[in-house]
Amino acid sequence: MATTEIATKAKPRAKDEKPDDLPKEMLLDMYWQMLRSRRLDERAWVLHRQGKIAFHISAMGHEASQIGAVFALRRGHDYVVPYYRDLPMMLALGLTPRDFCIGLFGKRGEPSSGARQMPSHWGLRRANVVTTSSPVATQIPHAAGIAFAIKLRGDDRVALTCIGEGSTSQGEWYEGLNWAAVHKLPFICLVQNNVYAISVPMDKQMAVPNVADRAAAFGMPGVVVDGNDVLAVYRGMKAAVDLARAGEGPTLVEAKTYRVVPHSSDDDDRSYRSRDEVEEWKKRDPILLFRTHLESQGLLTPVLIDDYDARAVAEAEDAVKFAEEAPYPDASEAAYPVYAEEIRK
Ligand SMILES: Cc1ncc(C[n+]2csc(CCOP(=O)(O)OP(=O)(O)O)c2C)c(N)n1
Ligand SMILES: [Mg+2]
Repeated sequence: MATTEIATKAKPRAKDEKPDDLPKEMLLDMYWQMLRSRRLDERAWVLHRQGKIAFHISAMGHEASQIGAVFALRRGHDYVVPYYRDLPMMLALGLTPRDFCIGLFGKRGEPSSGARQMPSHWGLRRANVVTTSSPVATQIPHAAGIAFAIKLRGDDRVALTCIGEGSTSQGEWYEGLNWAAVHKLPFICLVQNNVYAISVPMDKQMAVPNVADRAAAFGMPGVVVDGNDVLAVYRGMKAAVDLARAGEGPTLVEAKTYRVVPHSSDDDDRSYRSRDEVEEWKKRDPILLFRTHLESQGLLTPVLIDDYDARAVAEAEDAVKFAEEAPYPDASEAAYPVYAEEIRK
């Protein structure tokens, strides 16, 4: 089976479907969070091509998977252990565009690591986001450990962790999910299945059509959702969060999506996938789909759409300007922070 066929199996949202009786403000906020990430993401690519920053890893195409997921959480209360592609999720959790751009430029005050790591190695203490490192899947046992601590303390929190489908080939993924299932932890693993792990397609990564099919082997529910449909992701995630908070244990949620740009600023995707395939997926752009849906519900008008767009562009421009003008860390801070010290503002 072709890899694209696998990923498109998720059911598209019917045009006349009602938006789950969710409050209008929440639906519009979902749209805003997806849009502001996209505009910032586009700006980061331009900065890279201008030679102003060294690296960018993009979330374009993943906006619905992440915003649907994060809106199902109690933000600032639950724990999140993200992966590098989680820009929309991080913005919705409270990372500011300025924080993000400070990271792109490696400037002073970057909240994840004081600019000690590459960009997009998220950490945000004020939002209960635990910092991650570069080896893929190492975040999974961390999240399972956090969920174990939540259970021992008797908190009503949940721990969400994110990962790409390719990284589920790592041993840590199996270890973390197994631990979470054995101890019935308030743990959710959101797999953002975008069909590729850099150049390696999903069918070279696993012999099953869905990552979620493996959930049964751990002893937890596995759910497949359309990762380009923000409301479908929200529904799937909300059910998982409700289960976890009720003490019913972990869930594996797989959001089927696609990254419409190369893996990172340093990848040429023309060597492993056709332009036709990319163009086909762009027709199911998650922001476009949600915009059309909100318009059909009378919640978005052309004037509002332009207004949101202008705000998103202005916010990104402000962040870039702020980061360009910000100072680099002082040389005297080079060995800081190492152990048990707060990151300096
Ligand atoms: C242990 C380890 N092996 C290899 C890499 C290099 N690497 C970084 S991202 C990546 C692909 C991951 O693909 P996937 O999990 O599908 O996530 P996606 O980037 O597609 O969102 C690889 C191989 C790494 N960071 N860590
Ligand atoms: Mg992938």
